[in-house]
Amino acid sequence: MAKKQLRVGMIGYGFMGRAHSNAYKQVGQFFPSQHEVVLKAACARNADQIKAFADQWGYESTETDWKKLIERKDIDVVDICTPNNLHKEIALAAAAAGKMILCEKPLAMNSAEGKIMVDAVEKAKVPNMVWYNYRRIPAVTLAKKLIEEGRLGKIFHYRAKFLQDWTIKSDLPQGGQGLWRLDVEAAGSGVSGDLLAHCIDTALWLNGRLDTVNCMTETFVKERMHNLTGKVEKVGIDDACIFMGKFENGSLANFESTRYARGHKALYTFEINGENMSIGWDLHDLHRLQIFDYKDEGKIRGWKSIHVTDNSPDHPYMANWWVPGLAIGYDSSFTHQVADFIQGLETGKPQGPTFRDALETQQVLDAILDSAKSQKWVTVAK
Ligand code: 4PW
Repeated sequence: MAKKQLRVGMIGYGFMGRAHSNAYKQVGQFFPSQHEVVLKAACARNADQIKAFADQWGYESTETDWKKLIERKDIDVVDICTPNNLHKEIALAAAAAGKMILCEKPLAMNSAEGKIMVDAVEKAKVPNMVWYNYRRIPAVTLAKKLIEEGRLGKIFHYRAKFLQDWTIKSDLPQGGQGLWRLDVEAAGSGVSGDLLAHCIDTALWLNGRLDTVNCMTETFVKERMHNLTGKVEKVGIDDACIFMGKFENGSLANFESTRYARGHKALYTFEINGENMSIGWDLHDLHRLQIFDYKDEGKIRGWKSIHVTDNSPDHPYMANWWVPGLAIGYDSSFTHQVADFIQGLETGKPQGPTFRDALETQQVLDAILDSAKSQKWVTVAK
């Protein structure tokens, strides 16, 4: 039977453009479905650069105006890989044109924008998803399974951190290609929206909603040269963000993200402590899920490390890859996301995080930034 084409139009072509393109190319080989992903068009303002990107990744055509890409009849899904300040406008136009939408995280600049985006995709009834990829690392998905099976019992603590060190250099400029993450006008926030958003998405998925938060942020380098204006300008993003809080299930939250942790490039870790079991995960050792099971017999009770690479349904996604024991990587989490998106289309059961799910993360982000400003506890809006 001929496969149904899923014709992708990608807007933006940076680091995430490459990660998504790689996933589109891999998905049909490892997760066969009734759909065939076609790399139809890539779009960015610079004609030469987008042509080079399209040639490298195998996109059939290019556009330099995202509005033109959205108007095209031969595009089914719009993939938004732009800086955060463009997500809303593009998503609204794509929804109005009846396109499916895959949007980079965080969903929006703030939850007011996010709410408008949720309303637009729900009104247009277009399938939608946000690229919070870490949910789909097999060890993290296994953690979700263990929690759903009730193995942890009552959960007391959830702690997570995401640490980097690439902005310590005070003469690093802000703004423009590659450095828009440092420019508050383009990014909306700093490490909170860029890094902690991942931790929050995973936490809400694994442990339910957050109720109240108390946060502290710091901007260590106060001024940087702005690439777009050529002037030294105030830095508006948070360089570090630490918060505590309480989940609706009564467990306590302890979160940290920074780009000033010398020696750490992308250390995302979480640990969850339940009455019967604790589990822990570390992006640097992404296949391993650490487990302490209090139900184990006393003399052999202790932390154990599960290498989540068994080619069986017990280990999520792994049956589609190599033979048992062989590893996959960071990039595969994006492939899993496309596979799940397609599965959602075929089963009629949309897979998260949808725009609505991602709005919950955005509400937590708003609450922590409000708390950092007011120096008070803040209740997360629902
Ligand atoms: O989304 C995040 C990025 O902006 C990523 O998951 C890691 O941190 C890698 O780059 C940044």
